[in-house]
Amino acid sequence: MLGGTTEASLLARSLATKNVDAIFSYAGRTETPVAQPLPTRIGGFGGIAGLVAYLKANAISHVVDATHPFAAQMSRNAIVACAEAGVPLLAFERAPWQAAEGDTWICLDSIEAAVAALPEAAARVFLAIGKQNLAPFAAKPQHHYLLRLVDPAPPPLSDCAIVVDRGPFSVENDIALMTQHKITHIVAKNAGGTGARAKLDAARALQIPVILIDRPSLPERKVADEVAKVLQWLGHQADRGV
Ligand code: 3Y8
Ligand code: NAP
Repeated sequence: MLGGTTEASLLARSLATKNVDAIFSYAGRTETPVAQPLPTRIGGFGGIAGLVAYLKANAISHVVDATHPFAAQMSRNAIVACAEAGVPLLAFERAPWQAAEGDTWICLDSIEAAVAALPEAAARVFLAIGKQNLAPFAAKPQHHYLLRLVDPAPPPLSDCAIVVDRGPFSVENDIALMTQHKITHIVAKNAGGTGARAKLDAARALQIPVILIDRPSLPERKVADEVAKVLQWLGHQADRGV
């Protein structure tokens, strides 16, 4: 299974409990990823060809893509590689968040659009998007940015504060954090799920606008949205799965 999300960890616990012969795969994006109750591999496969070779060399019979909705490259590679290797693929994906009463969301389709949506007048922006997409915000140096990263890193923007923290987060924590930093805007990814949701509920409580970036579109693939459905998909042929 291709992991790196709360849902992936949930599925890993079920697979381990049922003694399904599975391997958990991390990209190796963070220094100390959460340990999993399954044999774990860390690092890229080497593109589509690398993944095809891995599937064949390890006699993988099923692939579950439980990566984050923004891990689009991995998901695209998995679709092509599994088709090429003739290995069935199932995506385990959480639904996007939907705005509720009292939410002030501006939904956009790219990081660049999010930068453009920030005001010209100096603001205090909570960039809760990790570390891989921060460069475009240098185009608006007039703002103070609060960055939340999984691992420490040198400040990538001229006026920024860094908080090193690993989710899942709580609403209380995010209300306190945004109050302490006098945040006026949030930029976030529409990740869905529970692990990153707290800041949106905190934003509603504080009446702070959220610039929410839509997830990238992916080619057609089989999708399940709960562990039981993934186990059922695997259960009919419960043998070696990734
Ligand atoms: C390496 C594995 C689990 C999985 C936990 C979820 C929840 C906490 C919330 C904020 C948003 C963000 C970020 C975030 C969350 C969960 C989940 C989720 C968002 C770890 C993990 C890996 C990563 C990679 C990391 C990215 C970054 C994104 C931080 C582990 C902790 C912003 C996404 O420093 C970096 O290079 C970080 C890179 C990809 C996005 C980015 O582009 O920077 N996730 N996050 C996985 C691997 O190596 O394969 O270290 O344990 C996993 C989790 N992060 O088991 O409980 O399921 O979403 N991760 C976003 O959603 O916007 C933080 O701060 O509010
Ligand atoms: P990405 O851009 O879609 O993938 C880039 C490359 O990283 C892939 O082509 C692959 O390398 C490697 N890779 C990605 N996920 C992998 C995995 N689970 N196992 C092995 N290799 C993997 O990926 P990303 O957005 O950087 O995400 C990396 C990891 O962080 C994923 O596990 C994802 O679930 C997790 N994550 C991402 C986000 C996010 O916002 N992007 C949020 C939370 C968690 P090769 O081409 O060499 O095979």
